[in-house]
Amino acid sequence: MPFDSLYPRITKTRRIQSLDGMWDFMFDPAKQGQENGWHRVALPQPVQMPVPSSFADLFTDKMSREFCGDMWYQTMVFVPGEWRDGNVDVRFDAATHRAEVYLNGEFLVSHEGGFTPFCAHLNSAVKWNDWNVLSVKVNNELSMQSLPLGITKTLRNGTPINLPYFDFFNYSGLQRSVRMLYTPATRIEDLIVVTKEVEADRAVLSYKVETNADAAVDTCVEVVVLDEDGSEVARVQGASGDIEISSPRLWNLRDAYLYTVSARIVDGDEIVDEYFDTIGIRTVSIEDRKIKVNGRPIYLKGFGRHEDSPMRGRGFDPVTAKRDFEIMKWMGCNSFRTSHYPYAEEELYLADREGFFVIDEVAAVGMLISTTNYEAATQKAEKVTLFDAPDIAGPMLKTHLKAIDELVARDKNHASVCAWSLFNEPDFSSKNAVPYATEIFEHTHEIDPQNRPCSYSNVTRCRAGIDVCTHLADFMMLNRYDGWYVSPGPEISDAYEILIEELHKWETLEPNKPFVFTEYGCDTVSGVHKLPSVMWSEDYQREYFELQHKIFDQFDWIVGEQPWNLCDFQTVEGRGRVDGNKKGAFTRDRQPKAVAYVLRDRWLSIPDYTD
Ligand code: BDP
Repeated sequence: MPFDSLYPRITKTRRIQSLDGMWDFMFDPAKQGQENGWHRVALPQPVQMPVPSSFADLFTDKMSREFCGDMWYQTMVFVPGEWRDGNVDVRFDAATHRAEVYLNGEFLVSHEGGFTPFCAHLNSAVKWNDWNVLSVKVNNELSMQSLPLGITKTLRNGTPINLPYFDFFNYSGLQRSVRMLYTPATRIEDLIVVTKEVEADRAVLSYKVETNADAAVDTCVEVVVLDEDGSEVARVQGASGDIEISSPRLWNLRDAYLYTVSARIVDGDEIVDEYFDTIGIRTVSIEDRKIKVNGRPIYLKGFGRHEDSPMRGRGFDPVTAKRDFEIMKWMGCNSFRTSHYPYAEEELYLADREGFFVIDEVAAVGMLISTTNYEAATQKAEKVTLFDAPDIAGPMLKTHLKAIDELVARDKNHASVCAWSLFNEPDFSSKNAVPYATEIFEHTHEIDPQNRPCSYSNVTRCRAGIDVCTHLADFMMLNRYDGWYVSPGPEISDAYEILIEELHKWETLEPNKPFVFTEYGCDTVSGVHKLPSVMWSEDYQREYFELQHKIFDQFDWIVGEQPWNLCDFQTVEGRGRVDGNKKGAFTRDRQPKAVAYVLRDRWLSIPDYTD
């Protein structure tokens, strides 16, 4: 559904009404909301719930925080009568992990996947120029068929809880904005722009405008390109074709230039519909064992991040997003990975503006049943390979492909989105993973209009020689914890040798691919100091990073480093987690640990482009 993925814009023909704010909310532990008519009448005992936000950290009792199951959000929506001639949709930027939407009791739409947008089309059920009851049933249960993966467990007292197969808190709810959109009856449903050719004095973009009108309207589409001053630099007719831009300003790492592409359906002098998006003119390629932007080799400096902040949980917060970009810029970063799910669209618009290279990750995390969650790993759970279990992998593939479809549909035009990450730490130790992974990779290349490089982050237990899917990746991403989970503390000199040995293996196994370290790090409690260092101290974190960098600098095909993590973040509880994961270079409230200065000194001395 292309329209759903278009970021909402107000234009000459389109209107937006924000539905963010306090909604009525109720948990539905017995799953009887529907029977009791909660989809059509006022919730019987609602509490107030801010949208967007995760619900988990707002309550003061534990079982609310841990709630697993159905929950209902409800609000009254006034739909203006003058919108009757067009389309009225409610767009949910995200509902984690799945939702059903009702208007005045009528079912409108359901959606699976907690990190991509979808719309409920109101027209069939709306009361025009009147108040309407908008009810949303959200469910946050994890399963072996959900992305991310996990299971639920029922406690002896009958209460279900989520057991994530991933190391971040299972924040959920309406975590991103909800907006009511008015669009004309004949409307633009998608806009796709690709940089086709770049030469010194000209660039060619190819574009496509999809509408809900029949082919006759084709000739009535026009596309105008504006530069940053708002001056028109090109104008073309037709629903698809090429646009030539003379003397183009390119989008570069940390030196972004954005054009506005405005598409219109016109009927004589009348603008029937108008939509615009911002784009950057740039190419991304892999050549000579380097990642190149605009044909020039780059070095990635940045982090694996999380959308995570106190109280809001994973609820999108522009203040936190802004602060994250400021601290990343202060550090000399030029990139990040959207570990481990698609981030809010506003994050990507910021990245476009700031010239960040984003590795955009789908929520395929937890595909390593053998470690299940952090706790099970320490209990040496029996090793099962997900891809050896056809009953799991088969249905999962469908969910995974759909999640990629929605990710690419949403993020395809972003200049900052330079690569796709299709899995985080999958168990690629079994040859049964190959058909699954092949389908995922081939499909992504096929649907991405820009055909960006694709990769996945390789996990320590699938080190060089064990992983059977490396041939699929356009560049390799390694997550390594040698010196933390492997050979930690006084054994760190072994860690050094283990990693060097492995890299020598990769050198021959994948002689043509550039490598990026997409995770490395160690848990560090801010304020703990010890000389000589011990694990969990800020001193150990510094030494650990200095050692890793000494390794990276020996291999010129290592073309980037993204430590884990920018900030401390909330996780499941566990013996190895001190109120969350403490691998941040910054605390959860975004203040630096000692290692932030080490990284900053290093990164300010490494150029973004290495030619
Ligand atoms: C990696 C995961 C990441 C974890 C990290 C850790 O990709 O989500 O948070 O380990 O253990 O395996 O800190």
